[in-house]
Amino acid sequence: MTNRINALRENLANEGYGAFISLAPATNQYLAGFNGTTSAILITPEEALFLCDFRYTEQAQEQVHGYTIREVKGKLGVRLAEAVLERSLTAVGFEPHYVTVDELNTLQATAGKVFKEASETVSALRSRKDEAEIAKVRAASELAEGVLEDLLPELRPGITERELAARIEYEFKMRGASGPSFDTIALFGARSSLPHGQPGDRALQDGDVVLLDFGCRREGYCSDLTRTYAFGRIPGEWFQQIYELTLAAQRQAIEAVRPGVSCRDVDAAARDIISEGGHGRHFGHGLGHGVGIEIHEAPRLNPETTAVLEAGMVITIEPGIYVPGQGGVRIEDLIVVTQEGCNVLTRTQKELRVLSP
Ligand SMILES: [Mn+2]
Repeated sequence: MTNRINALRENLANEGYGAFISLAPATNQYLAGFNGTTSAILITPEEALFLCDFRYTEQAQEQVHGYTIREVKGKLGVRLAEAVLERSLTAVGFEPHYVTVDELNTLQATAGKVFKEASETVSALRSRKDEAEIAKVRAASELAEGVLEDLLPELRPGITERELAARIEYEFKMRGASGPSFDTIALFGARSSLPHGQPGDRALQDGDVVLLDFGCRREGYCSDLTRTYAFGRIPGEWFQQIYELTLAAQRQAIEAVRPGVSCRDVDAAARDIISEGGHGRHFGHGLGHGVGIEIHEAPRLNPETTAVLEAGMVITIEPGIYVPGQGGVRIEDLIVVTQEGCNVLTRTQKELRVLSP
């Protein structure tokens, strides 16, 4: 963790911060290697302090290196603020997207108004993955792809969306994942037009669209994958059309991925194709997002972002077309931005596949 602490210190110094605090599990996993849910860190130019309560002390001693570990009692935010106060720190950076108003009030009540928003100090570091991190995302992705490959031939009419989602998540844990990286999306028939629909009691029928969006978390890193199938037979000409259009858009966007390209332009590469195909209004979400410790992290790929791709970023490319009342298609791969362009981590077939009942 020393490399990451030093990289953070360099950023803090360049941006005028005197120190950095975090109570966020994702940040503390990245900066301290701790995978528990409750901890606090304080990083100053000279010190790296890790605070936790009795429940986590033994775990911290195993996982956290390069920090002074201190077991504390009572309210963690207050103890953290006291550590800030004792050191007379000023311009103490915090990540506003992780700190609640309540936590900030607690911190300020003890240490005063010494805290200063540091929106991208850690997220920019996190967005560029090292080789070990990429290997973990790849392993999580391979695990999830293996589950998909094994479950698809077992699909029979009558299984419900919820049952299929449960099967997928059970297999994740049986194969070594800590769990799903988000609630599995399994949608059949017309329900596939709900981009983030919740699996329900709908039973699988011949001629259904099957949309599956899922991923697992393994060794602290997430994977993300979406495939859309036809079950038994192709539901209709409309489905074939939106499938081919989505696939063409997805491939065009992947072609555009390389360092230095703006995430907005990658989004546009896919969006233009879908719009030209007459379905612009049916693609209402962003093209993709970074994946790592969290399932959604920097950078975001959408029409409004100012982010620019850099080597080491791990992103999804996931255009979709959703026709209300009829059905939808989304195709999502995980991609690593390399010096030369990109590597697609996802291996699962993308060409339209009709599953046999
Ligand atoms: Mn995704």
